[in-house]
Amino acid sequence: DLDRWRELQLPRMQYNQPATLTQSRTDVLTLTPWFAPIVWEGTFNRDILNEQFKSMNVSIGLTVFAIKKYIVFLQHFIDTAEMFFMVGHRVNYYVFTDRPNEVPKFTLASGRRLVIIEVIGYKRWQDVTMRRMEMIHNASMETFINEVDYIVSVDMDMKFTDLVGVEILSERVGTLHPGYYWSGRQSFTYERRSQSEAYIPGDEGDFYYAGGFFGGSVREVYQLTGQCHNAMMKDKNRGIEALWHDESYLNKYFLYHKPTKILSPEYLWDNGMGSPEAVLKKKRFLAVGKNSAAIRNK
Ligand code: UD2
Repeated sequence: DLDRWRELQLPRMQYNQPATLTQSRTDVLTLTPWFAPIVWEGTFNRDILNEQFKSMNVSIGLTVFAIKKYIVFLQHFIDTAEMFFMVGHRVNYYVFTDRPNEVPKFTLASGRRLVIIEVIGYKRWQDVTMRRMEMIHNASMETFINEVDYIVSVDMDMKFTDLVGVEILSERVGTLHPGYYWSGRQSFTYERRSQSEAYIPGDEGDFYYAGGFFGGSVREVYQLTGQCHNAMMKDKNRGIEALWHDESYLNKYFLYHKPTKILSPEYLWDNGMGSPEAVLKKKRFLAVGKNSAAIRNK
């Protein structure tokens, strides 16, 4: 992959010059203290990035889980992904489901295909969401490594409403949770019981990352999901489950394996959350809203 970056040559392009003495955004943090960009509208040039990733012939795997009743969200999810997700690039949708026969037929744009991965549907919704780590981990070495460069893993009770493109790709990617991006670390809903593998002490923590959107190179996603799954199994054997399930373990992982790129809440928004929106110039990926009690079981 490094070779592909080394050989990359852009065509002649015309665009506004980056101004050394002017911040592209002054209202938000755009770079972490470990030099990871935080992706907000206005901080990047999509044309340059598209040229770069296009000339590397990049391919992206989007993993989603349609277990039990959540299969109802699949149609709209894929329809909107066709309009907004990685337009012009090669995409494999990996649909993990226990109901392969209920996956609708889709007509996809060229260079895009849908792969069904049959998995079991755990009884508890907490297990459904947590076991995604194990299932992605296994599929990484069985399938993803041979087919795609990057993996993007998202929730499925969602729809794309604006462009989500190669600006999100990097070695290890986390997303700011829409409910906490303005809060101090004390208010983050990290796991606070020291017996849990997901424990984060009150004086640590950078951001509160969402469980519903992470990604990276296939190798990194293999690592991340493997470590989170192992931590969950250790806790399970001790009879403890972290407060926000996979999200808690993901936050612990990102504290000590800092993301190389962070997505702003533009990439994971929930209109029902009552969050301040002043800094939000785009809503790219939106929760569709669900009756959790009715949809989570059976
Ligand atoms: C949050 C996180 C989610 C996860 C969860 C842990 C966001 C936006 N979401 O969402 O990623 O960390 O907390 O508690 O950050 N699913 C099924 N069938 C089921 C249940 C779940 O397919 O019966 C899948 C589906 O793809 C769904 C995902 O698991 O999108 C997460 O479940 P959720 O959406 O019910 O979790 P939620 O909204 O509490």
